[in-house]
Amino acid sequence: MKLVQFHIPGTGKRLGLLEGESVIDITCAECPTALQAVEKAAETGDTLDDVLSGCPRGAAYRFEDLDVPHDPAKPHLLLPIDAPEVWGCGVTYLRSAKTRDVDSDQNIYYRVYNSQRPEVFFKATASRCAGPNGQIGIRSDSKLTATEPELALVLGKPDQILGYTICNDVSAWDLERENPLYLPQSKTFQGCCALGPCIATPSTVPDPCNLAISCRITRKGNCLYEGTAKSSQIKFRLEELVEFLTRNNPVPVGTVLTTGTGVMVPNEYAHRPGDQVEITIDGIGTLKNSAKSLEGAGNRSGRR
Ligand code: DO4
Ligand code: MG
Repeated sequence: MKLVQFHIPGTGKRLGLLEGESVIDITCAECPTALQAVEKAAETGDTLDDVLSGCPRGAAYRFEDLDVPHDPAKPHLLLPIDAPEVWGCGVTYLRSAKTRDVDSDQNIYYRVYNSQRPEVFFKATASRCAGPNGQIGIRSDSKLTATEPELALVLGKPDQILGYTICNDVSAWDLERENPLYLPQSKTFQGCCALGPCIATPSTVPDPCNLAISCRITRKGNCLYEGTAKSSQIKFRLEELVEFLTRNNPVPVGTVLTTGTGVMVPNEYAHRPGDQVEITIDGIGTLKNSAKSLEGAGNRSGRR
């Protein structure tokens, strides 16, 4: 099953099942939101499919009519889940380790790639995330903010993967390259994370370790960059990544864990305002976003 959240003017947030080209409204008192459906599954031990199958089926909408830029006066898709926390795993693909070491003139990434412990970092809260067709941010103090296309996991109880979604781990690479201690500023800011378009449950993604991930960036209508990776190239088992995240670190139900990027966008395709990004993962769908500049004191030297 594929779960979406969408906005209907005058009614607000709705919960829907994406079936083929249609979205069926399944909003009900038991499951008013995706987070509450996930919480119910975690509480009862049922699968998300079981929980969603129990919801009444209401009005149907065409997915293509919802997969549009946000206008409060028109129906549109929302974040697939208002995740209380989003965490990231890093350097889980060899390509990510190699490129980052070359670009930062350090060998810390290769050392992480070759160790037993993955990199795990705090990424975002729902308020910092962009949903389908929402805007990802370009930091005002970064000249090299780039897309990182990733498979992401929706967690129930610590050992439960209740679903899969697509994540753009938007990152200010120039900050983290200047000094690894600047990683939190590279990773966390307004619009630093895009999620969507749906949560695909395990029955829909029977082999999450064998998914094709592709990314396309267009600027002013011209394709600037296309890249691909496969989730089979992730060095760790997905359960191992979850285990490292949750070791001595209880995370709330509905937390999203993104699994690292295997597509390294070349530096020359760092984001400019208006760039359009499409990330597609087999069995999940296509997440579309545009980039915008964040306002602020860009490149001002720090005061002591
Ligand atoms: O430390 C750098 C971040 C790594 C990352 O986000 C990734 O590999 O996807
Ligand atoms: Mg990443």
